[in-house]
Amino acid sequence: MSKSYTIAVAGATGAVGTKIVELLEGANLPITKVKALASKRSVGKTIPFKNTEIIVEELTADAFSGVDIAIFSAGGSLSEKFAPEAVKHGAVVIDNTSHFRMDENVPLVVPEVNPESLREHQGIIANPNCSTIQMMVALEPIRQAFGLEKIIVSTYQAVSGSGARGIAELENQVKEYIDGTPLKELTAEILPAGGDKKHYPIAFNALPQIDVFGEDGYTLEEWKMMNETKKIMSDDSIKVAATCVRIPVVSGHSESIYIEVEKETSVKELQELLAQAPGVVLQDDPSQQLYPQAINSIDDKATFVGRIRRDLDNPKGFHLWVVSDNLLKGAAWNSIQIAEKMHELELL
Ligand code: NAP
Ligand code: 12T
Repeated sequence: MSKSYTIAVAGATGAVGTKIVELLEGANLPITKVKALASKRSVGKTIPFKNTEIIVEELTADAFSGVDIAIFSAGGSLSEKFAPEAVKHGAVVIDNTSHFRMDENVPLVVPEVNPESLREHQGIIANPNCSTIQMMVALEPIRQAFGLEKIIVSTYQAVSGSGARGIAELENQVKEYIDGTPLKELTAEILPAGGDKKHYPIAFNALPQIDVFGEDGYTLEEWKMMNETKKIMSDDSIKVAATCVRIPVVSGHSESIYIEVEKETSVKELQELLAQAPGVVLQDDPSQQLYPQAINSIDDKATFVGRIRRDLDNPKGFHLWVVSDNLLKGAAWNSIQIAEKMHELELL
């Protein structure tokens, strides 16, 4: 008899966790039971799943008893504390936070790019950062075919990446503005980064800070994109520079990406390659004003690519515009794909 799994979702009431539970309904996995775990505040709330209601339980070590797969999306410190407990109870952990991503014993996986690294897991698998994932889906086919020397990326990131409270903050600020509050006086308590000292309005603004500042003037979000790219592509020699910007969009991260390839190619060849690439939808026809847009990416699992142009000064330089739903391919869908791939490879 083939296995059927008990799956725990830690952070099931959050922006990402809600999507995980939704996607589990259609997942290509035999599922016996889904457990929804969150803070004490949410205990007793119900979440619809198939024809039943799941009752939310508190996230504790004992909650992982009998669990085969634990998908974490409750924040880094909770993953730090409870992921090892879940592993002790015999579960395989798929972690959506940044906590374990650069740990050398933890595979960092985008299933279209490096599924084989799942075989090296020791109980915990990390889901990459949302901005990194969609960039990998778009660039790995190009790297395979033409080599990649260099990536320069600027992001235009949605507020849903910062959680349910980030979405509420943008919506409240828009209401305040319509009711007459001047832009600089809008109530800001979360963005640009919950843990930082100052907060600025995101409504009608663009904030060049996502997560807190790290070394050399880069933010942690920028460091994540630079380091995770090298790990996922298993190539430390790729040059990567990132600038991460929050804009007043609810869902759908957009990225302006400049690449330098090793072998000569053309816009047409890149379009043909990406039109066939797994997980990619090519939307590239300036004559029809066809290009990826954040609002069209919502609730879609694909990574959309368009605006492919050759750099006018460098024949091996190209520009692309890459968009995806940050809560789906950027988080929930990538973790479900990891679980499905592990089932397929008989690693569970
Ligand atoms: P969110 O909307 O704020 O949701 C947070 C979730 O964690 C809620 O279910 C919340 O439960 C739970 N939680 C918070 N404190 C808890 C505690 N002390 N004990 C137990 N549960 C607790 O945030 P989100 O956007 O879904 O993101 C959650 C985490 O996922 C982030 O911190 C980040 O690490 C990660 N993430 C990753 C990506 C990615 O790029 N792959 C993208 C976005 C987020 P209550 O409802 O009970 O408070
Ligand atoms: N700060 O999983 O605020 O590393 O958009 C994802 C999204 C961290 C992460 C965000 C963040 C992560 C955000």
